[in-house]
Amino acid sequence: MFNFFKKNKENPDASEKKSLREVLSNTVNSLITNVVNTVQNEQIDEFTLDDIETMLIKADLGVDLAVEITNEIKDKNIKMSDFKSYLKEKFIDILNVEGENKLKFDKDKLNVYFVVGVNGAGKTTLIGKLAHRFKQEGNKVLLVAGDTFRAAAEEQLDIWSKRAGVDILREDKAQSSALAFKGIDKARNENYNVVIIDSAGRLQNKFNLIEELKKIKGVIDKKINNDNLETILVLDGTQGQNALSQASVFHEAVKINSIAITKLDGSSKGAMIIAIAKQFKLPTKLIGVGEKIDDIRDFDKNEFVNTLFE
Ligand SMILES: Nc1nc2c(ncn2[C@@H]2O[C@H](COP(=O)(O)OP(=O)(O)O)[C@@H](O)[C@H]2O)c(=O)[nH]1
Ligand SMILES: [Mg+2]
Repeated sequence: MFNFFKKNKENPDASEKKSLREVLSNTVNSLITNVVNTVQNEQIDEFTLDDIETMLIKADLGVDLAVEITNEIKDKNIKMSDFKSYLKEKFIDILNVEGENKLKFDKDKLNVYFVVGVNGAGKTTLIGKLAHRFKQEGNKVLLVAGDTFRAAAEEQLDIWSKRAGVDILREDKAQSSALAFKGIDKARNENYNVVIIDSAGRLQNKFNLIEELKKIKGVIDKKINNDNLETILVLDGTQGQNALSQASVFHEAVKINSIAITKLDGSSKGAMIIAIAKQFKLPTKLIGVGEKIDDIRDFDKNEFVNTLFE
C-alpha cells in the first residue's frame, strides 16, 4: 500500500520519481513567477519593460531573446492579461524550430552515442544512466572509456558499467580515437547494438581538446556507415548562459546533434534550454534530474512548457 514511498527493491540505486514540476520549481520561479509578477498594470509601460528584460536575463534566457521579447511586447502592445499566454506561445515557437527531440535509436542498426562536454558537466553520469536505460530495454550495450587522460575517469565509468550491468572497453594509456575505433569494431563483431563513447573535457587546454575530439569524431564518421550516430553535448544545467559559449566551441568542432542538460534538479536556469534552441537550433533530448541511475528523462518540449505555465 505504501509502495509509493519505498525505494525500488530490485534496484537500490533507484530514487523516487520526482515530478517535472518539482524538478523545475526554481526555474518556474525565475522564468515565470518573477517575470510575470513585475507586471502590475494592464498597460505595460517602459519601466516595466525594463524590469521584464532584466528578469528574463537573470533567468538565463539570454540577452538577445530578452530584448526580442520586450520589443515584441511593445510593438504588439501586449497587455498584462495576455502576457502569460504570449510568453508561453513564444517559448513553444522557439522550441519548435529545433527539430526532433527524440534520441535517435533503431533496433536494427548499430547505435553510437558520442558524448562530449567540459569536465564536471555530467557526461559520465549521463552515460551510466543511459546505459542502464538501454540495458533495461533489452539492448546489448558497450561503454567506451574515452576519457583517457585521467585514470579516475575510467574508473568512474567502470563503476557505472557495473551498476548498469553492461560491458566496458578501457585500456591503459590508450589514445581515445584508437579506442573509439576499437569500440565500434568490437560492437560490430560481437553484436552489440548500443555503443556509448565517453570523452575528456579539459577546458584548460582548449586547442588540444578540440583537436582530439575532432579526431575521435573523424574516426566515428568513417566507421559509422549507415548506422545511427548521435553526438551529444552535455551541459551543466546550473551554468546557464556560461554553458552556451561552450556549445559553440563544441558544435564547431564535432557538429553536435543533440543536447543533454544535467543537474536540472534544483537549477533555476532551465531557461537555457530555450536559449540554446534559439541560438543553435539544437534540440535538447535528455535531461538529468539527479545523481541516481534512473534520474534521466527524455526531454519533451510540450511537457516542459506546460509545466512552466502549470
Ligand atoms: N544533482 C545532479 N547532479 C548530477 C547530475 N548529473 C551529474 N551530476 C553530478 O555532477 C558531477 C560531475 O559529473 P560527471 O559525470 O563526473 O561529469 P563529467 O566530468 O562530465 O564526466 C558528479 O558529482 C555527478 O554526481 C544531475 O542530473 N543532477
Ligand atoms: Mg567523466
